[in-house]
Amino acid sequence: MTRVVTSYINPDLDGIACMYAYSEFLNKTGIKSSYCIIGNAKEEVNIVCDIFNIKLNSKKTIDEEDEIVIVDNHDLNNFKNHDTNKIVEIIDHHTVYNGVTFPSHIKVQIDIIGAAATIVTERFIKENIDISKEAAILLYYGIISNSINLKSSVTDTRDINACKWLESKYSEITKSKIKEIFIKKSQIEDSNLRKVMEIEHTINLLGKNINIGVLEIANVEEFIKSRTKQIDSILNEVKNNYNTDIIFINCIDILNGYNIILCNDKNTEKFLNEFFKFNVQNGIYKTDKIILRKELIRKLIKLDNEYQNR
Ligand SMILES: [Mn+2]
Repeated sequence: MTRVVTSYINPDLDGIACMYAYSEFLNKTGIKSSYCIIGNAKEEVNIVCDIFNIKLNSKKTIDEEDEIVIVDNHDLNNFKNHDTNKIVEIIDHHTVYNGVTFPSHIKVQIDIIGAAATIVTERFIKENIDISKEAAILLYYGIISNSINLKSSVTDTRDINACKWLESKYSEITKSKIKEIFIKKSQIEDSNLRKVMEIEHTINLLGKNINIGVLEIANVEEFIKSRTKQIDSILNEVKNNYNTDIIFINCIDILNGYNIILCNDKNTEKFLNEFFKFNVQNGIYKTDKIILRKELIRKLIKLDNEYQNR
């Protein structure tokens, strides 16, 4: 029997880092493990693997007899095709929706911090397990990516300490590579833009169907100016494809540390100004600090709870 570490479909660098490293951790503690990438890893994963010459070796599918560990995700709905009894552990950092519970046999650690990779790093530190160069690199840049270079307000002292520990392990891990990775991941083809935005997922909160896209870009204002038309038509396409009431894009300037909130309809503009106290005018609003999509969702979950308990 193998314990397979996996995450959500099309995982980002944090998800991949957790899979790779936690699987290594389990093997080194005597539990036979592998990892399974469902869908395709985000482009940023390829960028980091290319720079550091890391080869991923994902299992093709999760077999019926495999035990499952879910990292950087806790949504059991994603694993409906699997026997819940086979899910043995969850390691995550996303807010749990009101009323969501987990079967008691699952070992759950969900801490609201900058990256799930921090939690995995802490397992190595706590158990004093040797970490490979590849796992250390993936965890480090996973934390850096998810916390926007430790600038986002979800960044915890634990994220900072995990980064320091990883930096101390291998001289290849340097801050100077961060800018290179951020600039490379900002080079997005028009044909890929909608996919990169991850805007297809509708959440229902406050009685509304809400789609929130995301763009993490170096020099985001320039980027938006050069793609105004494309972004506008993506918003309209998604509105047509889904029964969406509210739709906007949370654009983060990953080098300069602020957001641009973008929408193209008055309903959404009113919603954003009412619930987030933004000042969106003509579909655009610039924040003075970084706000992550998961923070926006957390705020909506909180407002939704208050709304339901009225
Ligand atoms: Mn994450």
